[in-house]
Amino acid sequence: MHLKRWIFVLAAVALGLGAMNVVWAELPSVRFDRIQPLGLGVGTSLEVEVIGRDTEEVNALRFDHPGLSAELLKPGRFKVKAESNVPAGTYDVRLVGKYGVSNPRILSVTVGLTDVAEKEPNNEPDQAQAVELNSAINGSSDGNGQDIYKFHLKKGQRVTIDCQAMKLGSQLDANLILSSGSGQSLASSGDYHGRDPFIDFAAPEEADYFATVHDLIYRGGLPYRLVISTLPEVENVFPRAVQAGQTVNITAYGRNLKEGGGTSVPLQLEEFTFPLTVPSDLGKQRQFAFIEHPSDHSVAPTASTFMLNGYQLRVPVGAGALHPASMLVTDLPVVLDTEPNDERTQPQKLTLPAVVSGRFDKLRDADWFELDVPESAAGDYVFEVYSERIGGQSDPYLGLYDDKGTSVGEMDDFGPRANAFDAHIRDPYGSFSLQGKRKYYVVVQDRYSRGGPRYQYVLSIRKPVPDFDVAAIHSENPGPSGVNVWAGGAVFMDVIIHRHQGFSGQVVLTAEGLPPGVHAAATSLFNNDRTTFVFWADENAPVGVAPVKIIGTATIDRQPLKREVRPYTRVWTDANPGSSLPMRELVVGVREKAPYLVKLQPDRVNVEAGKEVQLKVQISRYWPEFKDKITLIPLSFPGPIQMPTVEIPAGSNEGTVKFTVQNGTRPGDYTVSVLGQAQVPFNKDPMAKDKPNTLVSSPSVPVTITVTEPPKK
Ligand SMILES: [Ca+2]
Ligand SMILES: [Ca+2]
Ligand SMILES: [Ca+2]
Ligand SMILES: [Ca+2]
Repeated sequence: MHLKRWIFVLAAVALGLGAMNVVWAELPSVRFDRIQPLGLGVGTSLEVEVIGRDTEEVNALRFDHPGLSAELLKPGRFKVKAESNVPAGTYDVRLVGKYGVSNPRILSVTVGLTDVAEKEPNNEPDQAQAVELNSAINGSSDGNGQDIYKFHLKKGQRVTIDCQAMKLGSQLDANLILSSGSGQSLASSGDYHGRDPFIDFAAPEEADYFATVHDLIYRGGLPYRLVISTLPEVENVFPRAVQAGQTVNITAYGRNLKEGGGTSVPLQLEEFTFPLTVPSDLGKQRQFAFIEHPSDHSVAPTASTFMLNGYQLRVPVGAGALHPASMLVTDLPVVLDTEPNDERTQPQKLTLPAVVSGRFDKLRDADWFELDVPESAAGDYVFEVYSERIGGQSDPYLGLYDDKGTSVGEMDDFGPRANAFDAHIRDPYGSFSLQGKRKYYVVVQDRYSRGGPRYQYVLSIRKPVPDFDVAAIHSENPGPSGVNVWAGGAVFMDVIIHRHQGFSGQVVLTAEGLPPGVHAAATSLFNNDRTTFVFWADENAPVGVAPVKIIGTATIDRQPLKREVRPYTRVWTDANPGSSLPMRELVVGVREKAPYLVKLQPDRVNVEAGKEVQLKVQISRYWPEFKDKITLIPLSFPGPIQMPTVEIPAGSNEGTVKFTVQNGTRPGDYTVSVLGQAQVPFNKDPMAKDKPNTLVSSPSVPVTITVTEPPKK
């Protein structure tokens, strides 16, 4: 056991992942696995079923919009209502019960669509379920079967068929087929919006048409929401980068964008141009405000927008076109990709710094740019291409050449990945020092030479701006979880920082909006890009649920730079890595009492690099039957700070831990926590005689170590 633990600790240190490899069987924590149906129309209500683990006394649902509410009908069933003021979009829903607040699941709220419940049997064309146009069908996949829907189109009428599954958190890998009454296949789709299929179709003649849905490998019981519509629908917009505070003309490309609907055979994207005023406060805030949880970028849910500053735009056609577009917001003027620029000898000239909204219009499109660097503009530049982050389909690469045509740099994929949190993206990123009075050439191209309306990108070339993006995700492994602190106890989240080039300083995390009796320490990251953020609660903290913000603050040019931590959740239990999605809010629950809490004294210490320090351990044991030993291991330790495992013997509430700070450690504040692990007798039924031992991991209240330089000899 000891050996194993040591191997774990050493491996974790070696990987620099700290706590991120902890796997444990824990006390119950409510987990939300499925909501069904996956959506409803605005101004309506609908009965939903919720399924999860540790769902005792789940009597309430929590939404991230005040216009959404739920009434308990019976255990596992609620009546959900969407007030007419709820904007169309996807929303986070959470279970609230005896074992805290759960991870979110996604609920879609739509405008202009009629909700239809799937009716079985519908496996054969002659059993096809007849639906009107502009329906949202709430269905569920059949094991070894399929679901067929029938709808009527006039000659030339254009329809979009959008099977939403992964987008709404379902594990269905849907396949969609459109066929005629004679059974002839007219169109099919597998992965279009991420993993979800999509068909754009115009009827060659007035007739009934048939849409068939099944899982790729015929798994049953997986929910989907099939939208069959003639409403305006947007494929993309151009430009995709906009300057904060400016009004620009945006052209949307899509279907049924014209009054009275499209009648486009053969199928071409229609255009709709409109003025857009970009809010000025979006320029430098480093957030991505979404209307629908981003899913276009990948066949798995990932944290692709973690390093994107921007928002989603609902194109103003009709009541708002389906499918919002992800926009990058910048503080610089935006230049448009201007063809022809396919050769190095025919480049588009840019003035530095530059933000270019680009597109690979055609197969094998290459976009060449010329940088004429005056002496005054020489220096380090960050080159960055955005495609995955804005939901673009391309896998761009960036090549940099000098004035003799010699390759001097190539940029490629980047971004952090930590268990389910996956922000490693195919967008290129890197830096290069440009000399003055010289010309350079940049080429941006899709790695597979693909082109077309979906292959958009944004190129940014600018001097390094000290900045950072920061995200937090619940720490429980391997499944999705809420963030719950037991009264008297503690819980932690994993924090991931991406430092922009030009910034290596300290970031201090603090919490806002904590529920009564809940605390968090100012948590300093210095040389590390991962840490944990600990919440702990007083013994008498009232049970409840509250939205909490974690703010990261750095000091840059003597000014505070604040960045709100972007909250993330794991989506699926069995997918790792690549199963993380942003949430609109971080919610912290307080529930009934913890078995124990670990505190270290004092909670701030100064240590000279190369020296060690001892801290007192104080254990509070709250459950009378919990007497066993507690093992303490390092939780969020940066490499140069070390601590041997400590055991607090059974029945004891005191001990000491020793932190060693290596020679040469960069002076600054490092906040660390130790992880207590103990076998605690527990049974969900408090009257039960048999209480099996359960491993309970609990972070300590954090300690900030100020590392100082040794005195000069
Ligand atoms: Ca079905
Ligand atoms: Ca069926
Ligand atoms: Ca181009
Ligand atoms: Ca080109």
